[in-house]
Amino acid sequence: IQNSAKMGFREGEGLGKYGQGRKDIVEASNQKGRRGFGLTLKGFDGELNIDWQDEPEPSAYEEVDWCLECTTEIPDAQELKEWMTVGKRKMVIEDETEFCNEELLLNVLRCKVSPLSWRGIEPRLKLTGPYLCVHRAAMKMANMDHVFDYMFTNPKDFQGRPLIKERDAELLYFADVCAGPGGFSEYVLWRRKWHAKGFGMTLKGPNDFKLEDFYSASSELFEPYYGEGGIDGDGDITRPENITAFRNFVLDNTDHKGVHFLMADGGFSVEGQENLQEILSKQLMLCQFLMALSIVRTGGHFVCKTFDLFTPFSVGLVYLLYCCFERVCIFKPVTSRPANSERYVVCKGLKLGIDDVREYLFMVNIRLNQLRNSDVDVNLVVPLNVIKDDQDFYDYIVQSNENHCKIQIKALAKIRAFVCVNVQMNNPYYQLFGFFFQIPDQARVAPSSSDPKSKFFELIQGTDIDTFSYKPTPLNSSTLEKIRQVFDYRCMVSGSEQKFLLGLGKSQIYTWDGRQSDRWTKLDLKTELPRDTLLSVEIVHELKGEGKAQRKISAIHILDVLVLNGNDVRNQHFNQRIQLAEKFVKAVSKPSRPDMNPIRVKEVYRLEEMEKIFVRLEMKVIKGSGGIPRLSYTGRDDRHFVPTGLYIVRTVNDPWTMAYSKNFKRKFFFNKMTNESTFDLPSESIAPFHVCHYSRLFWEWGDGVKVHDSQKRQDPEKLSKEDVLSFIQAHYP
Ligand SMILES: C[S@@+](CC[C@H](N)C(=O)[O-])C[C@H]1O[C@@H](n2cnc3c(N)ncnc32)[C@H](O)[C@@H]1O
Ligand SMILES: *[C@@H]1O[C@H](CO)[C@@H](O)[C@H](O)[C@H]1NC(C)=O
Ligand SMILES: *[C@@H]1O[C@H](CO)[C@@H](O)[C@H](O)[C@H]1NC(C)=O
Ligand SMILES: CC(=O)N[C@H]1CO[C@H](CO)[C@@H](O)[C@@H]1O
Repeated sequence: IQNSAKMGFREGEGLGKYGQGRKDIVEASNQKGRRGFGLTLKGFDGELNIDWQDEPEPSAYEEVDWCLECTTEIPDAQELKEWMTVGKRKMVIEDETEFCNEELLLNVLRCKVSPLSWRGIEPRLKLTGPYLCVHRAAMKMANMDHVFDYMFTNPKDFQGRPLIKERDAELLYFADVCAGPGGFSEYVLWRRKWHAKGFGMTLKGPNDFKLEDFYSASSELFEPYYGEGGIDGDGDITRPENITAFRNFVLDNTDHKGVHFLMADGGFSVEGQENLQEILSKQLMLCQFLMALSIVRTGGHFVCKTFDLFTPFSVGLVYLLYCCFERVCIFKPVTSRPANSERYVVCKGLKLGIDDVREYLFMVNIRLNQLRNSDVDVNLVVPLNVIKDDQDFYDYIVQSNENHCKIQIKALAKIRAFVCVNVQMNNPYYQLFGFFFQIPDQARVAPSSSDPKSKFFELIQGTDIDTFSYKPTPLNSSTLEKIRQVFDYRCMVSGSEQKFLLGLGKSQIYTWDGRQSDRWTKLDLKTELPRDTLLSVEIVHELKGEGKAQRKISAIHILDVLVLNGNDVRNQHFNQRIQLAEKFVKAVSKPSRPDMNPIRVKEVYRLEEMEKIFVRLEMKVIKGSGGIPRLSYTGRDDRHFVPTGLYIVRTVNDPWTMAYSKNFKRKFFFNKMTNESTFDLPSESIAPFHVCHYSRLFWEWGDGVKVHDSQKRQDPEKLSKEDVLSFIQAHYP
């Protein structure tokens, strides 16, 4: 009782929103004694007597039983051409005994539909655990991720080492289809924090993604795309155009590699037709499998919900996965109610050379669309003899089906006996994912939004507030001497004033120019940042094209980063901070949203490579400049902006400096105090954010500063391109 009280329900009132859950269940379980040990169902051809008492412990379900590896080659186009069978539409399931013992099959079907309709019981069942309503789906993904040794959220290489470490520049890319409201993705992002980027497609409408309900994770790292038309699409995975559009979108944003894994959890209500669920969902299943072959990278993984697997159509689809992935497994997590037909196909390691199978399924789907509402249907995607000739696969499917049936029959019987065992309460995952799942219905409230000022002070603990008001040292003929240790510096082209940006989540973004008198003000741009983010930036007017067709947009350019979604990076090396910034920007960018202001990281150059910057300078006619060409810097993509000068950042902390060994032909670190020298980066030589910030120099490219050959005027008091380049040349060892 004490525990229950803590979880948010009061004695006698029951669980859940309407307070009725627990009461019913307690009453229900009291009937156990009266009903005895078995259940006899009447009203069928015969009597069905089920002993539901000896159901195994939940933990017993958690053994992973992979199907043996497929040893035959992946079928090619030539072979697949012959595989599809079209025939009379079949809407019966009772005779599908190819992959299941007949008696078990019939018993499951009988239990599912019976005069004592269990529809009245189902809604009450949903209230048996406090987190079930919103988090039920997320729990299943958490459960499977754990059982499969985190192969999804922490994929490993073949030697068992993590494939992507948080320090790495690479993000964990994933996709989630047929996925509204998005619990699976919320779980993944909760585990990976901002080191992941998700793409999602689901049907628009009442079951769409509910990103505003992602309280345990930052939804800014998740980008919904609804197929053709992007954000305006309908998200229907059975539409070929949508499949192609989503595929292109994902490939374009993952360097054409695809995602590390895909989750698919498609389903729709089949109330009143429970026994036909497998048939009614056949196209959905095919399209989800097709999506896996379309967007998962080689070596990547896939998890997909399926229902009964009695028909040769469904089994054929699983067979194709078995051919295309290194390993395949059919698994039902404890968090999935034993009474339903749901189970998951978990596939590990997509093989190379699956293109023909993908094209085949794409073609079958077009056929399914053509045959909709007709009395003809695609009945097979793999000939029955091909499936049955693979003894390992065939045995695996039969075994899996029969085990599932046995458990399901018992569970259904138990429900009928009005005994509801609360599997969820003693569920090991409840403990394992405590934090995530302890935020159930009532307790699960939006994180309190703090005001920018107190959030800022919370985030910058340990950094002197004065640091933020430092202005850069102007670069002139005397301060030029400071940069004689050429290797210690990096530089970036400026396009506006430096500011700080504080993200409190979603579009709650504030800016501050660092002056103590000023306050944080709301950023007037359309963009989103995950909460607990502090950046040093410029808001730059970027231009695209020339002349009349020129378009201007405001972009956020990151100069440096302090805290990224709660991840304090102030004391990391400047290069590392920039690398993390690049990754962060990839994770939060929304390529499908041209209406949003972009976020980019400044291009960082080594001081000794400064000529590379001058190559990117041009004189261009800019809208509103009265036809007079102005200096313009073109960045990585074809966007350009009017440069205002150059930041020079010292990345090596005193008393260390970098020098060049002629003997070894490589750079080394040198301590000016102790004369110590080393090739390995000494941790004391790392310049944290505040050092980089206060020691930075700024070479202003104002009037009279000649940095481009076609500029005429050169103020002798000011440094020109030639002055700076020859200084660097002279001090380059
Ligand atoms: C069980 S829910 C998914 C739950 C989700 N995994 C989560 O964690 O929140 C099934 C989803 O499949 C979607 N769906 C059903 N048919 C679809 C279709 N043809 N195309 C895209 N999504 C579909 C439904 O709209 C629903 O959002
Ligand atoms: C260069 O800038 C420094 C720092 O602002 C200033 O003290 C110095 O007078 C300047 N020197 C020249 C030659 O302009
Ligand atoms: C470092 O080397 C310089 C020049 O070789 C020498 O004058 C100085 O005393 C040395 N300092 C230490 C701490 O060894
Ligand atoms: C609205 C949208 O762009 N989504 C598309 C999904 O695919 C179908 C094609 O069958 C289009 O009609 C939809 O427009």
